[in-house]
Amino acid sequence: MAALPKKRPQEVTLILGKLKRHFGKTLENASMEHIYQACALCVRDEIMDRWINARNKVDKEGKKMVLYMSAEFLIGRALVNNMINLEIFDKYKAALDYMGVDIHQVEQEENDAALGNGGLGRLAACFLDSLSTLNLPAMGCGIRYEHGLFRQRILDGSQVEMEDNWIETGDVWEVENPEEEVEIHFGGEIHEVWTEKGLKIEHYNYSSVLAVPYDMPIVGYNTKMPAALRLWSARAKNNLDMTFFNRGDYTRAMEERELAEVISKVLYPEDNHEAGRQLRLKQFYFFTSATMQSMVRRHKNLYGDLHTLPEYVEVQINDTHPTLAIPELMRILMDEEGFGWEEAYDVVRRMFNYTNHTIMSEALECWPKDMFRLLLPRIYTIIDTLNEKYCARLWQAFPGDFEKISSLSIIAYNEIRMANLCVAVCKKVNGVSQIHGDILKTSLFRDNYVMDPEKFIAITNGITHRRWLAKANPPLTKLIEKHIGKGFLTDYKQFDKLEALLDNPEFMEGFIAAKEENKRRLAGYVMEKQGIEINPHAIFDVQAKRLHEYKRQLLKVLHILYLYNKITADPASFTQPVVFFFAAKASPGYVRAKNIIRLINAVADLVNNDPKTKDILKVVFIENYNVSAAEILIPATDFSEQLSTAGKEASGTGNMKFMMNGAVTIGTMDGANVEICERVGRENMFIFGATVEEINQMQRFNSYRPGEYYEKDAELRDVLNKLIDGSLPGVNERQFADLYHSLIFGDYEKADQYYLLHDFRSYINAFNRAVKAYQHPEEWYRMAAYNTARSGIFSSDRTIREYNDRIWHLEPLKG
Ligand code: CJB
Repeated sequence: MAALPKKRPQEVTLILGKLKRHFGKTLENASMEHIYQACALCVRDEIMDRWINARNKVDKEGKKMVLYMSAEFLIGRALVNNMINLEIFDKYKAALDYMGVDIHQVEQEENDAALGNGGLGRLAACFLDSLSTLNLPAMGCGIRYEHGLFRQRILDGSQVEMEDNWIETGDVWEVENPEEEVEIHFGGEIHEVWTEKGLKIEHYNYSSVLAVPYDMPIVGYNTKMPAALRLWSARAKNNLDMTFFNRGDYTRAMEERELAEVISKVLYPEDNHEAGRQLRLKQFYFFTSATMQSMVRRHKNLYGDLHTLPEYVEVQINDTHPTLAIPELMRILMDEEGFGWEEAYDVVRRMFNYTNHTIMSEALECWPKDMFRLLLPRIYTIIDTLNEKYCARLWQAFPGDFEKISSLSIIAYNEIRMANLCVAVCKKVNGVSQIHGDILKTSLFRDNYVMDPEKFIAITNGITHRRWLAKANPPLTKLIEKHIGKGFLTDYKQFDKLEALLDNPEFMEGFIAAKEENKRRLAGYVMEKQGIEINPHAIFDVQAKRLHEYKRQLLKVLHILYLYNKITADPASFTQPVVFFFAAKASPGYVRAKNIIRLINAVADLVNNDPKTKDILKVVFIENYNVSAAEILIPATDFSEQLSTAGKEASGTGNMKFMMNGAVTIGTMDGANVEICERVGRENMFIFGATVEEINQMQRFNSYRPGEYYEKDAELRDVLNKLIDGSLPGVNERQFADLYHSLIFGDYEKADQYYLLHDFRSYINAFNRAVKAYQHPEEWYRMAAYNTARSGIFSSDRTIREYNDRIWHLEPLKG
């Protein structure tokens, strides 16, 4: 144990003071949660001055800012991350050591703020960290879901969803601003009224909901400009309807409140999927209207004239969820501020930018026209006019081509298509990796690209290396700091300096020791949380991401069954111990995804308990994958599994986190894997599978026949038959019949849509090459460290700089 400081650190007094004043406790009778709260309050104090100063400066100097609008912000825990970014972690650790308290236990008291599903929401969180670190004025705008993404338990091998309660420990970071509340209107009717000033739109019989902002500071590393995350919470205008109350109808008296508050009650748990539900539409209008109203109010207060809005605000729309901000701003400018259509449109078209995150058709947001019109009658008429004007433009570009015009229009076939609205209006439309940007230009938005080529750009995603290296991987961070100093924390280009250290034995020893320490930490975590013992000397092979068919967790399962068959037939055929980790949540209504989780656990039962395989193969399903679990899992990884069908994963950001932490990628040429490959070369990763071109070719000629693979490849057949022949313990033989059929025969769709059987052999080959490489430690660790050394470009600081240079043009706040 490190020696305790002799002198009592000043932070001890601060923490004890908070315990006393806020909770009436001394250290002796405080719970660990009280200590967490006390520490959080101390850290908050350190943030507030900077935050207030920065905001005042932005207002005073008339700086342009970006509103990053997103339905999701997956921020995770804040306490230790904030301490690291404020450079006070060591001081607080020393203070807690002095008090006999382990800072990591304190940290665990904080629930993850899981206000997002996966990549999209986590990207938004990384972006806020980078915006703040780069001192760019920014506000994240979203919804204060009372319940974030569900907590996952695995019971008898199946996913069970439990309620998330992040607010219990997260509210210490928020500041409620009731004086900035705004009112949102739903339903009702609109009338056109002629007045002296011309046509006026009036809205009657609507129902009102109040939106109350809660602001959370997001502190970048050594920043002068903490960003604000503004989350809107729904509240009823009247808590109790006294008319009903006085008649004794108490339920009815509270109805309004219930109906209003349900809007920000819960995050929809679907990822890469939109179901067109009314409450979801309400959520989107709720936060976009609130954000636009408060933006307009601020601008009027500061600058008076709303024509100058585009000089002071950029709006970035994170996927289509916040699209309604566009017609909402049109509404405010026209109906409330007296702008004409062209005048309002001229402001709007210069402010908005749209990031597309997926080309999966089931994820493209479309709303049934009738439902939309009933809920948002005025917004509907504005979108209708936008559509008419856009169609006129389309007619000029493609005269007489009705098919093309209807496919590009905003409203068609009784649906409103949000992506088309964004593309029609926004200044810039960006993809999230180079290959994804190309796919947007050549397929999803091909015709729009012909019309407006300068609109379309690609900006590759990134991750904040403060959280994903400095916080998640202390041993590797310390090692890097020792050799190249701390500069890399704010200057990602300095990662390049690590390349020269690959020949430095001291650095390489430290690198290996860090990986081993992280593997032991993960082994401890798995033992503590799930009671599973794992061999820290085995290869740690990790596939951690949302469960989705296109991400192909099932391909990995088929591979494990293949190894199982091999070893049980001939124990000498594979002797390298490997632990296969899966970590994934499935949307509660996504039946096939949940069944894949059941399958993973059945396969775990099989291989972990068979005496022939149990010392070689181990399958571990990590329960409740979230940001905090990722922080433990990723630094311990040797093989990073990035198996999506080429063309389907827009970018991926997990792939970058693994790379930065010295894992080697086994992956397809998809999303940002392609750029990882450009950075490290094919000799430092393991590429497999069909390319986008090959898949397009198979689709064009309808030439893919998965059944033929089944017939011709006896080993593959043996693997697939395991799904249905009763070999898997604890499940009925019919349990996986659907998965089996979906691969070979298909159901109402076509068979094996995601090309698992096509890529099966190629995957095995890549995996075997990786195992072989691992068995030469010197070369292996050099490869792993080379991955870290080449990962700087995937810092979200680089990404944000690109957004700024190519889209926003903000000036950093100076000291
Ligand atoms: N993405 O997480 C989501 N949810 C969606 O609904 C659509 C896309 C992901 O966004 C990430 C950030 O851009 C991408 O890295 C990832 O490929 C994509 O699936």
